[in-house]
Amino acid sequence: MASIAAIVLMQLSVSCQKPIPTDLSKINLIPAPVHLNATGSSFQLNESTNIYVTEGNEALRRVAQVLAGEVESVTGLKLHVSEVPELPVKGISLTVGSANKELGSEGYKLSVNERLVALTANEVEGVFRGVQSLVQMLGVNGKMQEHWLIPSGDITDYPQYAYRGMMLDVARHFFSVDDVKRVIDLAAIYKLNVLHLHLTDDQGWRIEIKSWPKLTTIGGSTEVGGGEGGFYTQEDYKEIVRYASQRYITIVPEIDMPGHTNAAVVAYPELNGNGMKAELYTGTEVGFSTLATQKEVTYQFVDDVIRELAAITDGPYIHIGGDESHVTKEKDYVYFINRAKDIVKKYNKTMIGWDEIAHANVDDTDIVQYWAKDANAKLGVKKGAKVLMSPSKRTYLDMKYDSTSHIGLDWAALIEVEQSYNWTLETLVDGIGKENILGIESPLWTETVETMDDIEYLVFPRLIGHAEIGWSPVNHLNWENYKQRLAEHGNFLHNLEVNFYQSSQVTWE
Ligand code: TNX
Repeated sequence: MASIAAIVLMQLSVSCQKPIPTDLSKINLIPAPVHLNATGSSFQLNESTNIYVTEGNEALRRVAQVLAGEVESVTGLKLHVSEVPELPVKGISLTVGSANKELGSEGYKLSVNERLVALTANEVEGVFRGVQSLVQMLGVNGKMQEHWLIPSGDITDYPQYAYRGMMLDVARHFFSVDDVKRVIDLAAIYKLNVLHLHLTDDQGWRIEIKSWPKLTTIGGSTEVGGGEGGFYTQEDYKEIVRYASQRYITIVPEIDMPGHTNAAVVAYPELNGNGMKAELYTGTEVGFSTLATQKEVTYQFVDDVIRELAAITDGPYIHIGGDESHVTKEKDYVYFINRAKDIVKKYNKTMIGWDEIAHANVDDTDIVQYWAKDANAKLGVKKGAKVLMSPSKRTYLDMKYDSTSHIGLDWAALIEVEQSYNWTLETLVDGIGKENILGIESPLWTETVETMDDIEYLVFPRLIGHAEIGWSPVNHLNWENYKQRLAEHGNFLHNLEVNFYQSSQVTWE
């Protein structure tokens, strides 16, 4: 055992070093924090820095361990986590219960001086968000890395929007549990709090439903291009939910209905409503399939699927799709969505659907996800629903950056990094203001996306800008300033081995 004297000596020698001046206001955090006050000095990390948490808070201790892990991967330094009855005045301290209303459940306050890094929040979730700022401080600023400095000063930070998400389409191409975990890890760094999984579509059904087993054995057996597809067992899905919740990310599962259901109706032809014989489909057309909206067996099916899914989903939302049901008659579509809504409610979840659902009986307990039509989003707002913003011209991560992009589609727009960043949520659609908006979500449809490298190429760096749009106050959103901060994230992303698109709009460090 190292002698106490030796430890005291080590700590003394550390605290005797002259603090190195830094400027917190030059730190390149993304999302930009709400308030920041620099005091020109610094805290220097070394291998004897301890992370302290108050005794008996298991969740907080886990967050401290996440911080230690991230610090080690960024700096190589192994920090020790200690539970203590009272907080020290030296080292890094993580606490909850600051009772500062302004911070809400995700906000945090970070106060740094030469001896102490104090991170505090109302909830552990807020501490987790603040930890991401600390990790960025160490990982992003090349100039500070030599000495592992955390610049001194204060940050008070909290999100503008409650829902900041990404969507991954695992139906067109299937992705493994490990791939999904990597997406979760990367999203968490930028303070996202939702991952929406598009679990079903014409080309594949990806979630085990025990009462309808052929959905996956037959419906999960292929994908776009004819690959072998795959699916998550309920145990796999629970593991994704658990992993995400430890990173304070909510999983939103989507069962797309009544259109986009070819894989389901191949498995169970009695559910088919388009009057033709369905076969496994590996192309990329949309809008040709529908459930039989006038048959009672369809609602038994929907009830079973939502019941099983709700039971393994800890978050409040179930997404029922509702997009592009081009072969469902309007009155059948409305009837179907109304019944699906009742079923989602029966299992105590909040319904989300693509903007077309605004034509059904939505109200202030439902969420309309805007992707295509202003009129649909406005109709939803008129009926009292909140809007989740996924405008395809700005947030669709499957769109090409420019005409030379080797993967991606271009039907909505070509979306360079500036195009993806330079707009605001509350000014996009006339008549839809901040009070109507739940948040932002960036969908990655995967018709052209086959590997983790492909995912990373289309997602980064555009998702990083969307994360800022959802978190930071509007007066902090500025392309010229953002692109300089983003440039500093290039090395950080390299170190995380992210295959990001090196846009020529950014002068990467
Ligand atoms: C439209 S966006 C779709 C998806 C496609 C996507 C491709 C939406 C609700 N529906 O089915 O994958 O375009 O960009």
